[in-house]
Amino acid sequence: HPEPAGTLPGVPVVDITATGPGRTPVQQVMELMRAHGPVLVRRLHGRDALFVADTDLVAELADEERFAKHIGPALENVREFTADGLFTAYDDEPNWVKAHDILMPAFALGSMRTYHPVMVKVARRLIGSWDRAARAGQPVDVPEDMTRMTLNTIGLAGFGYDFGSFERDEPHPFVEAMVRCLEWSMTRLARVPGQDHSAADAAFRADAGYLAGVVDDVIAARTGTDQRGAEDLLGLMLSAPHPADGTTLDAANIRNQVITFLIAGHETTSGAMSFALYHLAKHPAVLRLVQREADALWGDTPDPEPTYDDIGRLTYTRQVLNEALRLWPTAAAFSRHAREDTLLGGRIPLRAGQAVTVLAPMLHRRPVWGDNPELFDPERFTPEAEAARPVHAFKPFGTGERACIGRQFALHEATMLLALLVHRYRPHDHAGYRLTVKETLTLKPEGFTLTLTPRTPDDRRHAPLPGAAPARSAE
Ligand code: FDE
Repeated sequence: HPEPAGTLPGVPVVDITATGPGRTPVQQVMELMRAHGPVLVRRLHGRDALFVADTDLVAELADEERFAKHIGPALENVREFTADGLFTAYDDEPNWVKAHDILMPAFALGSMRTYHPVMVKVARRLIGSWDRAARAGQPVDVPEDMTRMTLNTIGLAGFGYDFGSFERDEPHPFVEAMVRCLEWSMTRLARVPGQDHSAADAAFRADAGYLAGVVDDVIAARTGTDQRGAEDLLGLMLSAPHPADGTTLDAANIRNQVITFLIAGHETTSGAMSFALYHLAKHPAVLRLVQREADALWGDTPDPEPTYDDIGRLTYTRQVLNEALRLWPTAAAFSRHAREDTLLGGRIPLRAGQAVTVLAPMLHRRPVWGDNPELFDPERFTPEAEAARPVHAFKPFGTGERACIGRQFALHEATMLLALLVHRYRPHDHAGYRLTVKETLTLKPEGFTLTLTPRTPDDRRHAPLPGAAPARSAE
């Protein structure tokens, strides 16, 4: 819904046509907001997009009576290969409700018990690979290995498919094709009208076809076997009838869901773990607190056997993840549209269907977060601090009925892995890493590597207790 200039009173219009959005469009809007405030229109080749990070306006946009999820240009592009999968389904598309109702039980907190053993198994594979690197004195590439781990986990836990990510040097070809598809979705947003993109589009179609082919093989391996009703996502999709009308999901929709889960379930989660490790490497006092929490649970056991219930006890580790997701929410933006003509904040007129994009990284730096929002401080997520904040101040998982269905899954996986890693290793910021955030629709710390020293029983016993205000280490 392009808007002619001047229709939004008091909202600055910033024309970026001269430079384009570049390769880091999220960080570009962050900069624009730093200069122009938390509500602005970004204009590109005459197309306008309204971005919002103001706490009160986001609370309003969360009102399901007045607003609904909007599939903006970025998700329209992703739709080219995930169609009516949960993430990219239009709000009124019948398959959304149907798949949502069928799959919700698989993502309830209690269901994590089912996935827990697989998550432990894949965490062990990562640890095996990091042990080898530690022995060889080699650095590990954090975002790359986190991506191996999360793809392996969602593949096995969701669909019983083993990507064998730690047995290969290069990423799985499925991942490479998927990353290229996401890149195509992002760069397509920046196209200058009139240029020829047929080669890029043909490459995209080949990649999308390859993704669909792999997924069809995974599905074919399952259909007709007694594994059909297995207790994973694919089993549910193949066998569970919709509570209301008794029908199951159709084959095309199942394929779209599998691709959706493989995308949604791995890049975002791996980015979150990578940022968390980045902050831990930069904040030794916080690292010691996470280690102390893990040590209290697992003591000197060299190879702890984390139980499902252990993960719920890792409350400080969870705070660290939340704080990492505050500064760099890996799914950085989500869009809403007005259900009817309305006034946002009593002053910005929106027509029915008109889109507003919430920019979470800036929402997460608003004044409700205190006077030093750039500072990494997990104390922001103590239960007391959380209770004192407006609920819509923190939105790393989107909002309302279209909020992230995989939230518990991601948090269970990430909390366990972080705790296991800090229990086992002392990470070293050997390269004096300077944060560069890479954008491929999701965010990750590009080129972030660590070296690792295995911790000894002595390290665990004598881990110095941090001082009174540990998280306030300067950076
Ligand atoms: C979803 C989501 C969201 C929303 C978007 C919009 O609104 O547009 C967000 C923001 C998110 N998500 C985020 C995130 C982060 C992380 C770490 C994650 N995420 C993870 C995950 C995992 C998995 C498996 C997932 N995830 C999934 C998902 C899905 C399916 C979806 C769609 C839902 C509906 O229904 O719509 C999401 N997710 Fe997430």
